[in-house]
Amino acid sequence: MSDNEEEIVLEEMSIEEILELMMEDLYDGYAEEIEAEVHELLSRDMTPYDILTKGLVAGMDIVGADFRDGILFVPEVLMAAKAMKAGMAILRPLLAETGAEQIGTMVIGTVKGDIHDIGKNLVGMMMEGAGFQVIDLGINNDVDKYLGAIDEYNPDILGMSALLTTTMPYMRVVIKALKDKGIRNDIIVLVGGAPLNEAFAEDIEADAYCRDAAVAVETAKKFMQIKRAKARA
Ligand code: B1M
Repeated sequence: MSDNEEEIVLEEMSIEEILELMMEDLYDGYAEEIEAEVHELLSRDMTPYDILTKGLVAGMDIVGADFRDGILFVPEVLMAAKAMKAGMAILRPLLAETGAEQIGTMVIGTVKGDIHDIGKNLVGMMMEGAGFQVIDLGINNDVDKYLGAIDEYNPDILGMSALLTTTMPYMRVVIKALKDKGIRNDIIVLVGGAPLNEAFAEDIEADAYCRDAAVAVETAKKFMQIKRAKARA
């Protein structure tokens, strides 16, 4: 809670001021304040997507830069992540509430050795909002977990997330296992995470790299159209 907390009356602030406060509170890891700000912005008819991107994601970018520069450390970043999740929990059902008809199934998980899940959760939320059924495997998934989920749910899409340069190569291991099992061409493989890029996705033979959650949704829809067209042909 900031020093001048008593003076803060959200109802009297402009949307821009609340967004700025949200970024500060995210930085400080104040989950309750984030929740109040999300509710206030929703009451001003700001869309859940805009609150997510202009408030929470923008705030997390600042946290990320200061973590990189050694200004913030793991415990503080964990607090920020917790606050971010508190805000996302309110937005999740609203993003999924678009009434979009189900257009496909996606299994998504963060790869082995990697515990970052905020971006992956965001992608899951946006995909649900766009009408996909999402099976979230959580973090630290090895090949067997991915293959088991593919067997169980027969998804159209496999999504993998990695935030570390040391864990991103594991995506290649999973794709190789799909090939070895003879099922690589039955599933659309989308990958994402801050250290990845298009060249890496191409190199590991994923179908596409998704820069962010919005791109993941667009890309997933595009591949589903192609899949349906092939099925009709
Ligand atoms: Co970590 N961490 N972290 N961390 N952390 C990074 C990734 C880092 C870049 C920070 C830095 O140095 N600047 C750095 C990696 C450096 C590198 O590999 N080159 C780093 C490090 C080093 C570490 C540790 C090793 C630190 C330590 O212990 N010394 C450790 C590793 C633990 C492990 O995984 N084994 C660690 C730990 C942590 C916390 C636990 C403290 C926490 C994670 C909490 C959590 O996720 N529950 C944390 C956080 C929060 C970060 C930063 C600050 C923020 C990540 C984030 O949530 N971003 C991050 C710095 C950064 O990325 N700028 C950092 C917000 C999120 C919305 O964006 O995840 O990129 P992002 O997701 C985007 C897109 O990438 C894309 O869409 C998302 C939404 O738009 N996307 C996908 C992601 N996954 C996708 C999957 C898809 C499609 C799109 O599938 C289809």
